Amino acid sequence: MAKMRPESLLLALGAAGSASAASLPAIIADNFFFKRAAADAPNGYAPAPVDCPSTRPAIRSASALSPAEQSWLQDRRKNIIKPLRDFLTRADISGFDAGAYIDANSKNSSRIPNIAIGVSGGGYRALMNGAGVLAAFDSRTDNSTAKGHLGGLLQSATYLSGLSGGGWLVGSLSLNNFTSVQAIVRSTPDKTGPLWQFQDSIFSGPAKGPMQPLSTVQYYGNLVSTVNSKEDAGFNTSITDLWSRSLSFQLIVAPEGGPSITWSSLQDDPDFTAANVPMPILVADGRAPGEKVLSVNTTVFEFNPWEMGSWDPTVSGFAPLRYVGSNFSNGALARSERCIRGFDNAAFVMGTSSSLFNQLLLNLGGNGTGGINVSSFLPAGISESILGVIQGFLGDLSSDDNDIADWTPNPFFGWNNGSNPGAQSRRLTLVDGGEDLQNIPLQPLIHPARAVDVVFAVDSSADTPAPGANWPNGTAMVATYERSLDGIANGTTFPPVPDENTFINLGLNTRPTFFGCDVKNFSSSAHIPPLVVYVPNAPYIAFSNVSTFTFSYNISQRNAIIDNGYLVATRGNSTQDEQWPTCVGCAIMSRVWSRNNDKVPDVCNQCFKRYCWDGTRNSTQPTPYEPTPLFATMDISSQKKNAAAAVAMPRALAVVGAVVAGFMVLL
Ligand SMILES: *[C@@H]1O[C@H](CO)[C@@H](O)[C@H](O)[C@H]1NC(C)=O
Ligand SMILES: *[C@@H]1O[C@H](CO)[C@@H](O)[C@H](O)[C@H]1NC(C)=O
Ligand SMILES: *[C@@H]1O[C@H](CO)[C@@H](O)[C@H](O)[C@H]1NC(C)=O
Ligand SMILES: *[C@@H]1O[C@H](CO)[C@@H](O)[C@H](O)[C@H]1NC(C)=O
Ligand SMILES: *[C@@H]1O[C@H](CO)[C@@H](O)[C@H](O)[C@H]1NC(C)=O
Ligand SMILES: *[C@@H]1O[C@H](CO)[C@@H](O)[C@H](O)[C@H]1NC(C)=O
Ligand SMILES: *[C@@H]1O[C@H](CO)[C@@H](O)[C@H](O)[C@H]1NC(C)=O
Ligand SMILES: *[C@@H]1O[C@H](CO)[C@@H](O)[C@H](O)[C@H]1NC(C)=O
Ligand SMILES: *[C@@H]1O[C@H](CO)[C@@H](O)[C@H](O)[C@H]1NC(C)=O
Ligand SMILES: *[C@@H]1O[C@H](CO)[C@@H](O)[C@H](O)[C@H]1NC(C)=O
Ligand SMILES: *[C@@H]1O[C@H](CO)[C@@H](O)[C@H](O)[C@H]1NC(C)=O
Ligand SMILES: CC(=O)N[C@H]1CO[C@H](CO)[C@@H](O)[C@@H]1O
Repeated sequence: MAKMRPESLLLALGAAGSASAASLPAIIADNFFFKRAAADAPNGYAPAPVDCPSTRPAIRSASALSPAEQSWLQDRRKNIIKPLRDFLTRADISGFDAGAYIDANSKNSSRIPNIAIGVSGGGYRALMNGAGVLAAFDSRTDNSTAKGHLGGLLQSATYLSGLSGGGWLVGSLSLNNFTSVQAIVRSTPDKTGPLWQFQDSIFSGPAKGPMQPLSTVQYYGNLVSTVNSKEDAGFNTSITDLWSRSLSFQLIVAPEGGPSITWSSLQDDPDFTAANVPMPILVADGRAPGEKVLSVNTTVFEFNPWEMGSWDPTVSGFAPLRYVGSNFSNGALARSERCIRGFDNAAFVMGTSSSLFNQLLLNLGGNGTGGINVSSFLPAGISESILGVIQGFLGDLSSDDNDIADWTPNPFFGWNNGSNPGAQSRRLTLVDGGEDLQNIPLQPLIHPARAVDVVFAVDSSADTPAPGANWPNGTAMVATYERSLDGIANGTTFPPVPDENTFINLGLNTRPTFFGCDVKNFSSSAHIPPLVVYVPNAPYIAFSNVSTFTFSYNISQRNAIIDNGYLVATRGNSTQDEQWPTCVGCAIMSRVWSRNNDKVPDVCNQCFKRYCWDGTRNSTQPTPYEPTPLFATMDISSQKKNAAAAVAMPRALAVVGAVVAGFMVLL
């Protein structure tokens, strides 16, 4: 990109650029509480040539799971047996002897349910609500395996996908040694912990500490100099690179946010290779400059520990993530081409999935989207110079394309020429995974090749209009269902869901709802999709509908929303239905029972009566949705204020496809 060189501005900022990692107290950095993913990029944030492996990297067809995933699954499917047996035993499904069943069938994969969890986008709100849900599902959380709780579901899951703010959660846990939400929360009782220090605005950078010696000025200098090093190495950058670098300081425990840590290093993480943890997958959408995206015509890309690519019939291929950045043509890397590594910076993958947020950086000069004056976070006098630096990154992108993440050189150049709209472009640009309104990362979980039986779909979208703004209303589910009826679905099916008005009128967005319970509703020739357990954000002890535009939280606000998420998942520790854990067990077993024509226990039929959407619709315009917390609220009064502030935002901007609309809808 022909962009202004910001050196002079850096000088103006008084920043020397990068602080040397060697200047950090190495002992603290190396022995820190969390081990993190490997810093295996050859040259920091800048991709660099390496010797090619003996088998040259190549693009593969999306006709099946990768050999690496197939082999990992062999172990994962074994490793879930014990936690699943324990979980189902605790679920106490009368008429179903879970222990005896699992013991008798543990070697027969088609009789063992395949579980996935997907965490929606929605900025820090989605991270925090999603974190509460994952804490509830995690047997490592204190008391989570007591009666009325759901601990062990995470340990029983095979896939864990995230998108945008949900991708920050999935990435942050996975990249930090698959640590638990509770461990992160407990590591930050004061302001000294390394992760999720949301009281420090992303705009001013993290507080100084042992892991973080940079002042705000040096922080911006560091962001800019690392991104410049990528540009200098001959790669196209955009404001998403800058955004990604700033995210990394919040989400990855490493000096300077770990500029050398790659997403693909997860494939070598000991816990991941031993299949002790679910497979993390992030989602982004393909979008060429100037293009609009709709759920029915957007290519959905996924990033797993080994590969990036798409199952959609458009691209229908996967590239080895570790070597993305190499100049692939027609599915291969010519002998004359070097192998490149380090392009798949872990924060760049998270930043790509959440690229809509990078626009916030553009607002440093003034009031900004949503009426935030970001300058007020910054030391006086700094913001104008920083704005200049940021504008330097915009180069020749039009303002509608500021949300683009540049994945040039396009690994899929010359690949699938007949169906791939980008096959003749050396450039590949990706955007926030929720821009096509599919704000829950479901595509990787519903592909027939993955054979998932049940998906827990955690929805923290900001759908509802004022006065009860920022609650989900099923928009994401509708988008995924509509896509499943279109040609791009390519055999991928999804349970029918009703319109958004029905979601509200029937209360399907205030408590968990099961979709696709009865397999007889699917055509016998079609793939049977997973049963979807929709888990919407709703208030128990906190107004967790915080505005997307709130970019700092004190620790007690953060923890209240996480605790609220725990109650969202457990239905208030089962106070709303003492059989809730049983019903979750029934949802998990449902596909296995129908596949094998097993008798469904009576208690499960009762659960399905309560939780399955039965096809009823009420599409009349609902009265404004303004739920009140079921339990006494914790004092997070500034959150109420923020929720109210969101009211003032013009909902009329929510036009599908427009970038601003993306903000209104997703974030
Ligand atoms: C991408 O980078 C290359 C090499 O630096 C440059 O020639 C090209 O103009 C850039 N493309 C865009 C769209 O910025
Ligand atoms: C990473 O997590 C595993 C599993 O919880 C634990 O055994 C190991 O000690 C952790 N490693 C570090 C360096 O924290
Ligand atoms: C696994 O279970 C399926 C369904 O009950 C059955 O058809 C198949 O024969 C079983 N396979 C083995 C190896 O037992
Ligand atoms: C729900 O359970 C969690 C974990 O045991 C506990 O910390 C929390 O206080 C409980 N909340 C309510 C409202 O019962
Ligand atoms: C866990 O349960 C024990 C016994 O009921 C209780 O004393 C303790 O406070 C609980 N811990 C949490 C974090 O809720
Ligand atoms: C999707 O459809 C919209 C509206 O018809 C169109 O503007 C856009 O270019 C299409 N995108 C793709 C990737 O085909
Ligand atoms: C990429 O490779 C193709 C042929 O394999 C070559 O024609 C092209 O010039 C290369 N592009 C760059 C930027 O090196
Ligand atoms: C910024 O917001 C304030 C308060 O909403 C408003 O009065 C002012 O006109 C806005 N300024 C600009 C430049 O938009
Ligand atoms: C934003 O805040 C800064 C610093 O507090 C102030 O100087 C500036 O005037 C504000 N901008 C607007 C548009 O209100
Ligand atoms: C549902 O959410 C969409 C945005 O995702 C919004 O446009 C629509 O007005 C909402 N409808 C209701 C009834 O909340
Ligand atoms: C349908 O929803 C509307 C709006 O919430 C409500 O007034 C009406 O009673 C509902 N109709 C039925 C049959 O439940
Ligand atoms: C079931 C189905 O339609 N599969 C198609 C998906 O797309 C690929 C690539 O275009 C085709 O080869 C499959 O036949």
